[in-house]
Amino acid sequence: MARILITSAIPYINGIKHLGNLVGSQLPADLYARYCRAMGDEVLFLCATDEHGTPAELAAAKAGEAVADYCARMWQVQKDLADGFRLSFDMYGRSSSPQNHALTQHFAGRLAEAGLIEEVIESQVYSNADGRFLPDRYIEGTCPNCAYDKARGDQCENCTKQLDPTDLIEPRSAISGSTDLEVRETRHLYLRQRSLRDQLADWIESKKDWPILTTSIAKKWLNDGDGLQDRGITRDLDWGIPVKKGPEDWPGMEGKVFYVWFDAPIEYIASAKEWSDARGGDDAEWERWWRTDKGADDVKYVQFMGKDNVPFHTLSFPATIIGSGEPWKLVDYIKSFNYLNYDGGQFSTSQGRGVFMDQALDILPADYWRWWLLSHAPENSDSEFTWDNFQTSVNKDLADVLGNFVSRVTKFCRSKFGEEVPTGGSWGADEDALIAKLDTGLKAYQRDMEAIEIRKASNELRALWVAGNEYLQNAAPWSVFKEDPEKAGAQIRLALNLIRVYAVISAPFIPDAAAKMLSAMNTLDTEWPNDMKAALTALPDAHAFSVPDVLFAKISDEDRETWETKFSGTRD
Ligand code: B3M
Ligand code: ZN
Repeated sequence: MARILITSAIPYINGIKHLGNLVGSQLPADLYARYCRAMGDEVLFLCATDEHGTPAELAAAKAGEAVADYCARMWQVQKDLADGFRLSFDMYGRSSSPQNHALTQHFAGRLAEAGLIEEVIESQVYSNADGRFLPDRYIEGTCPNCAYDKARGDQCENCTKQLDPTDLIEPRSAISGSTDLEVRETRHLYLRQRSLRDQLADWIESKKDWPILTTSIAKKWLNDGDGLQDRGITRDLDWGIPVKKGPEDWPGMEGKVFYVWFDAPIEYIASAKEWSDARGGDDAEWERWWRTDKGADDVKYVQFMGKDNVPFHTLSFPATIIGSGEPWKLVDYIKSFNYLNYDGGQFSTSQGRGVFMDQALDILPADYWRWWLLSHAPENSDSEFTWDNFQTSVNKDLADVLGNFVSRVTKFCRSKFGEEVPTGGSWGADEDALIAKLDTGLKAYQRDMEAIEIRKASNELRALWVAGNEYLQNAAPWSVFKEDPEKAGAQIRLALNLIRVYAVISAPFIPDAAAKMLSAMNTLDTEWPNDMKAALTALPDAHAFSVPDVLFAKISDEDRETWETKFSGTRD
């Protein structure tokens, strides 16, 4: 039994995420976690909210709430939405947890002992109008790399370059818009990433199987002239993890906190501790996932994230881990994503453009979204959500192909044989051909799922559904029944069994529909169909089943138009 540690990039606490965020990390991570569990692997699947930094402070101020209260409230909101989308995290933690405070301070202490922390008197932007230093996102200006005029102080979202606030051209305060800014001195800690460059380069070079998107971004920031800079890991903010060396105070750093991108990835580790603490377990329980000296050497660790997060996961976080000199688990595989666009433009949280997780669930159940998003995941290039495409995909794949198969088979059986699996009759060449086809198709599906090729996997799954439909169409038990009811019974017996098989193999994509199908087939048997022929005889003769309610309702043109109009503007 393999052991798989899976993390999704942890979403910022400031507000509800849109479908582009969802498909770029949490949803594909869930798909993979569900698949690995179905294959019998031992899985630990972790996520959390990313609660520090300026985005949290700014959002809390806007909501008129204390930042701690705001974060606690929004954690629950995001957790409920994650549940609504059936994201099967073992732990949905918080980067503000005591566990993360302790671990982050621990890492900083280790890095200092290893001589990898430098104290620097830094020039920082101070806003006279706001009466405070303006780190990160409190400053906006023009990107020195690509000239985008809304670049933030920590990163340009146009060209993904990591920035320091003082790099910006024509900077202004994001709080007041004031340009009355001056540069003042303040003391900060820098992680000397440059001295780890060779180790990081060797490590990245050894990852021959990583997706091109991941390695190309990693190598770009490693090799471009200014790629791997030493990084400031502290900020002049109130909200965050206080700068300490382990449990000890850090003289000169009073009143400062760690930079959000320093503590956020450490939360991947901390949430494992949150998980075992919540279960009343001891440290051995989470350490066997994270410490190679305590059992994690046979763990495969897979991370999921949008492309803008790749530099932090291929350089900064590994620098923290390697620099600590302790045997922490490094990531084995990084699956990264391009962007999902929305109807001719970009999804945008700040402008409220697109469909957000809460709105999506208000109009349709999770499976409809999961299927569309995953089967259109922006893997090799950006992809685009349009209502037209969504309607087509749901109506064809889910309603016409899968839903229709289930409904025809169960209703026909009920009318001719009653609500139990027909007995008698035997299979012939058509059934053998179908089994062979399903076998080959399933292997291709598994290959794609193992490789985390999500679009390809969804195509293979759809092809398996189509194969069942074609069989049914050709076998035509409704005609055969008139001449040879036993034979029709054997055909329907196969088809009922195939519903169970579809439920099992489709569950990673559409878990609720899969559960409905299993419950209609009146079975708890979720065994993976490694032997297709045997799997298609799993339901015993005369086994009772029921006809389920419509699995997937079609999206009408009217609905599509209503939603298209409703979501054409920006949210409140
Ligand atoms: N919160 C950015 C994002 O949600 C950031 C990810 C942190 S992963 C450690 O895109
Ligand atoms: Zn730029």
